[in-house]
Parts: sequence; C-alpha cells; structure tokens
Amino acid sequence: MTSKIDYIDKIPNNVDLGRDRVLQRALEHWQPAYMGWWYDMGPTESHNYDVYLRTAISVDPEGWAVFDYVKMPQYRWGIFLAPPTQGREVNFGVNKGQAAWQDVPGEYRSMLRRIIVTQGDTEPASVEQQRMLGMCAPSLYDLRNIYQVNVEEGRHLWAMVYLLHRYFGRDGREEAEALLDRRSGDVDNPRILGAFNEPTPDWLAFYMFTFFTDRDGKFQLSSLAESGFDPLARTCRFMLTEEAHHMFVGETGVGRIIERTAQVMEEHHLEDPGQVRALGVIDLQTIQRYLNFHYSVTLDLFGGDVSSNAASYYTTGLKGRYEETKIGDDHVLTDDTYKVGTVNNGRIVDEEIPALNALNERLRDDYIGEVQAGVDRWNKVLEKHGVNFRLRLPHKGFHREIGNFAGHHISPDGEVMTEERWKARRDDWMPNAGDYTFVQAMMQGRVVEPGKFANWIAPPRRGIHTHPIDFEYVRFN
Ligand code: BYC
Repeated sequence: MTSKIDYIDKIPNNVDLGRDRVLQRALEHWQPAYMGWWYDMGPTESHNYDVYLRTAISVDPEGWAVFDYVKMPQYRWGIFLAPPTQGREVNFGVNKGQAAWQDVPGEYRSMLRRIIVTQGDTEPASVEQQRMLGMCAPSLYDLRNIYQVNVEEGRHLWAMVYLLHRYFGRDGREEAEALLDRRSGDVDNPRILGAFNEPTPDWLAFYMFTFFTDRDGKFQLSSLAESGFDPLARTCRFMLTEEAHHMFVGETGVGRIIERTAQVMEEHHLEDPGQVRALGVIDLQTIQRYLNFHYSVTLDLFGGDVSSNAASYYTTGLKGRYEETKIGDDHVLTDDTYKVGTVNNGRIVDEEIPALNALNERLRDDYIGEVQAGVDRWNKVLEKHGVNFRLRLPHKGFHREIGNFAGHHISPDGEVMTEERWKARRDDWMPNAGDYTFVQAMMQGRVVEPGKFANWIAPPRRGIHTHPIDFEYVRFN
C-alpha cells in the first residue's frame, strides 16, 4: 500500500504540496479519478508501452526535465510554478500598480474561476480527441511525440486543477471533477470550446491541430501569464516551456508531409492532385483544405471580436494582452480604439471600437501574424522543390461560428456569399468526405520499425534529445 506521504512525493512539485493538508486531501481524492480518466480516455492500448518521454522535474532553466523510458500511467504529472518575481505588480487595468495578488481577490473569484476552468477543459479534451491516433502512427518517432504531447496536456490539466483545489475551495473541487466528466464531442456533456469537440481523425489533422490550436494555447497562456493573480501567471509561464514542443511537432509534422509530397511531385513532374494521390502521398489541395478548417475553428477559440468579458478580464487585471509588459502604452486602454472586421450591406468593412472590447480580436491578430510566418516556412519547402502551388491562410471571416462573422458565408478570398453559393463550394474549401476517406485509407496500421517512416511523410531532420532518428522511441512489450 502506498502511504500518503509517498503519494505526495510521487507528484514532483515546487509548491510544497506535502505541507498543505487540505490540498493533499483534495488531490488524493482527485488523483484516482484522473487515473480512471486516463485509462478510459488516454491513448488507446498504450498503457504497457515503454515510451521515451520528457518529464518536468523542476523549473530550472538550465535543465527542467529528464528523459527516460516511462509507462504512461506511471508518468509523474508534476505541479510547477515558474519562480516568483520579487515585487511583481498588477501591470494593467484599474488595479495597475497594486502588488500582484497571492490570493484570489473576492470580487473577481467567479471570473477567475471561469478562465481557469475554460483553460483546464481544453487539456483533457485534446487527449480525448487524439486517443486513437497511436494505432496508425507513421513512425516510432511520431508515436513518441504524440504521447509526449498527451502526457503534457495531462500535466497542464493538473496545473489548472492545482489552482482550483488550492484557491477555490469546494466549488474548485467540483469544477475539478467536472473537468474529468465532460467529453470531447459528447452531445450531452461536451467540452466547453468548439474546436475541442471536433474529431482529430488522422495524423494530418493532428499536425494541423498542434500547429494551429496548440498555438492558440500559447497565446492564451501568454495572456494569462500576465495575470495579476500571481499563481496563475507563474503556472502559465511554466506551461509555455512545454507548449513550445507541441507547436514544433505540428509545424514540422505538416512540413514533413509537404516535403514528401513535393519530393514526389518534383520527381514525377506531377501537379494533378489525383496523380499525386495515386503515388501514395497527400495532395497539396487536400492539405490546403485541412489548413482552412483548422485555422478557422482555431480563430473561433479567441472568442467574440467584441467582448465585454474580455474587457472585464483586462480591466480587473486578470488576463492581459500578449506580451503586455513589453507594450509601450498606458495599460489601461480606456481612451484607445481598435479595428475589427464586420459585415455591412454584404461587404466586409472595418469598424473602430473601444480597444477594451476588442481584446479578443487583438490577440487573434497577434496569433495570425505568427501563423502566417509558419505558412511562409512551409511554402519555402514547395519553392525548394520547384512546385508552384502555395498554401495560404483563408480570410479571417471564412467559416467562423463565433464573433462578427458568425452567420455569414464568406469565401477564403473574403467575398460575402449567399448560403447557397457558399455550400456549393464547400467541398473545394473544407476537407470533404472523400478527403477523409483517402487520408485515412493511407494511414492504416502503424509503422513500428525504428527509423522507418510511412510513405506519406518525410523523416525529421534529427531525433529527440540527441538520439538518432532510428532510436527505439517506443517499446511495445
Ligand atoms: N466555442 O465574450 P465572448 C489550449 C462563448 S487552447 C464555444 O467572446 P470570452 C490548448 C463564451 O464562453 C487555449 N463557445 O467570450 C490547445 C461566452 O459564453 P457565455 C484555451 C465560445 O469569454 C491545444 C460567449 O461565447 N485557453 O490551451 O471573451 C491543446 C461569449 O463569448 C467560444 C483559453 O481559452 C468557442 N470557441 O472569450 C490543448 C483561455 N468562444 O458566457 C490545450 C481562457 C466564446 O455567453 N479562456 N464562446 O455562455 C478565455 O480567456 C475566454 O473564455 C475565451 C472566450 C477567449 C475562450
């Protein structure tokens, strides 16, 4: 039998977990439920594999992680806050200049809880969305990477649950339980945000998700890392160190698929998507349609273009802008305006609105800038192989369900259309049934020989943690 102290020691942490009796009891109650969730909803058939994983063991910038073989149910889901900054203040909003809060300010309690719950809900959701993909992994390297992403999303759930348990008493505990009850895509009890209820049916979708949607994670966490509630800020700052790898997996994953397709197109002098598919690689038109889908559902995650919630989060000092403290303005924003797009008389026009209400849109624009740079890097791969096709981001209003563009039918070029005309073109712009069937047919079974890769993806440039590409990243036992 495991004693209580051993159990707390099993959770690597820098929050003095063993000393806080109430927290200890709360986590002792939650931990078995979490494990139950992992066995039910974590990566399928993976429980007995030895996976070469990174585990966070401290917050030391010189070396915060160890790499070793781990069975995933034994992964040490730790709780880490970035070190405190001496004299840190609330850096924006009406409370600007106060000492950063070490406890939840009573009047902001429910708002703060809502932000933490929304963030926390995305973490297990993504694990649920990806749970079947291990069965059709294109290599051991990729299999290890998806498992790494999954265990770290689990750790990010722990990070939010720690805040709920430590700072929100009984309703925090109830919210922590509800985080394990909701299910991605469940009609009766779905995950909170739209994109986290969409299926991730194949590896192209997985890489698109980690490129686009994990990057929403980066921008949201960065805004929360500015929070005047110091424990949230410090938690998010540390989560960002792990998030970087997830986006790397996405960018290089899509990049390697593009690379392989471009090699085949160059070698065989082909452009026709049907002929490209016949050679067992994914045509660029299909990749563009997946891009359109993942980009547009991720844009929705930033919330409404005009949001009084966002204004309140900012004004109270709970959620800042991206890199708030590097921005050279008054950090109060009551006199500023910001441009948001809207549909007026069948055309898209810009409208100046109070900057405080436009904070979701501003964060979305920051995000779009970074995403565009990634797409440019993918296009360099095409250029290098002499392929003329270029990937591009569709218009911001394309296929949106949240905000000013919701309810309108906007083409990738930004033309406002009738519903009928839009629907007639839908399958040219979004992955259609044939695309999914084709992509999934190519991803039958998984590649398990070290150093071998499925035909539709190029190998990575290098392996993980100085190991060669043909390292045995997963042992199946
Ligand atoms: N789907 O005032 P608004 C990540 C709701 S990803 C469904 O504009 P607000 C990760 C909204 O709840 C990052 N509903 O909303 C990535 C509200 O509902 P009520 C996750 C939506 O609050 C990959 C209503 O519409 N982190 O970490 O300004 C793998 C009015 O909306 C959606 C966060 O999101 C939607 N997309 O902004 C793993 C940070 N959007 O009250 C992990 C925390 C809005 O009318 N969350 N609604 O019933 C927030 O800061 C804000 O809640 C949001 C929404 C930015 C999400």
